[in-house]
Amino acid sequence: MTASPPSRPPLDHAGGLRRTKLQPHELTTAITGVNDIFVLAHFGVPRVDAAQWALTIDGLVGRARRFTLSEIKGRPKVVVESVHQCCGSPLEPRVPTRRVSNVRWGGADLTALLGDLDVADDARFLWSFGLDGGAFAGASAEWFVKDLPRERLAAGGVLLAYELDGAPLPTEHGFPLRLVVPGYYGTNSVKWLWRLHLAHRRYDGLFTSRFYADEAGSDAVAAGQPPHRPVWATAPESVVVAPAPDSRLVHGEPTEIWGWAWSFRGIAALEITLDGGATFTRAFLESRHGWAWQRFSLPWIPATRGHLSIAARAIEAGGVTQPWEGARNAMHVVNVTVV
Ligand SMILES: Nc1nc2c(c(=O)[nH]1)N[C@H]1C(S)=C(S)[C@@H](COP(=O)(O)O)O[C@H]1N2
Ligand SMILES: [Mo]
Repeated sequence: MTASPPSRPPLDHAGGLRRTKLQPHELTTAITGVNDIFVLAHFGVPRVDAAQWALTIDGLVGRARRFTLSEIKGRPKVVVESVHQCCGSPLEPRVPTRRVSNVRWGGADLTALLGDLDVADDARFLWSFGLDGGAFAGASAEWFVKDLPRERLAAGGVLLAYELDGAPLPTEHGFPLRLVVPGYYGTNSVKWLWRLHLAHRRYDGLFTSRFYADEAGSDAVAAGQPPHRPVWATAPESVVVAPAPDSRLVHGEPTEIWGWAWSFRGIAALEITLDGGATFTRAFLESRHGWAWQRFSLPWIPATRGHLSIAARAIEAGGVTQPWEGARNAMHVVNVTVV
């Protein structure tokens, strides 16, 4: 069975939608409110009729299948709390945008569902298709398509999500069903999902090969690695929530520097510098639960008056950390004044 492509539903916000809601200093809650989550849609927001909708799973599976929404909802519901982060514009892959949230998704476990479908051993990649498509950045695509390696499925937590924070998925976040790939950048979590295809190779398309494909760098290429790397696992990153930019702090008065840190592998340590990187102090860091972000904090008594920059760097076990600049996960610097 091959998927007979559905007709494209009507698109609201044709031309695309990019809504950043909260700045880092506004990320004050551990779980981001549904209305505070950023919205990204390359083509617009399809208005999907759930009664007409179905998910096709095909390719290298023993039995290709179509699932209705109620069949997917009939499976055991899994709730996953996860960092949800946009990697930034595919046209400017090195510019940090800090569009990030931490949310609770509810849905069916995809690894378990595929376990019932007899997936072939040589199926190494999963392609996922959204119901949206059209023109983007001078090119065009029939559908928004992403792919991910089968190993990511084995690591668990990948959902066919129909709930966000206990309520049905809002239209702009993918109603009726989206993929959620915890630990990967948000771009991989395909909204308005209609097809999953198991394949032995990567998908060659606009959003897999041309965009969201980082240059690997000359050292990596010299070492025999491919010239482009898919934007999959989130790199170590952190945001300073408090103090807010341009705060006025009182000399000698105790305060706290705090924020969130995350990466695909999890953060092992977080360090703060107040002198442009000359010295770093280790902050207290909560241990990770599941795929959620981790809170860090450092009590601080400002001891000198004047302008000051606070910067945080998250470090993974193994030592991978954040660069000062020139990368989407560059360190977040907050300028304050001590009076
Ligand atoms: N079908 C479809 N899925 C998509 C996109 C899209 O344009 N179309 N944008 C991706 C990007 S770049 C991001 S960051 C996340 C944003 O998810 P959100 O809008 O629910 O926060 O959705 C991803 N999934
Ligand atoms: Mo994104």
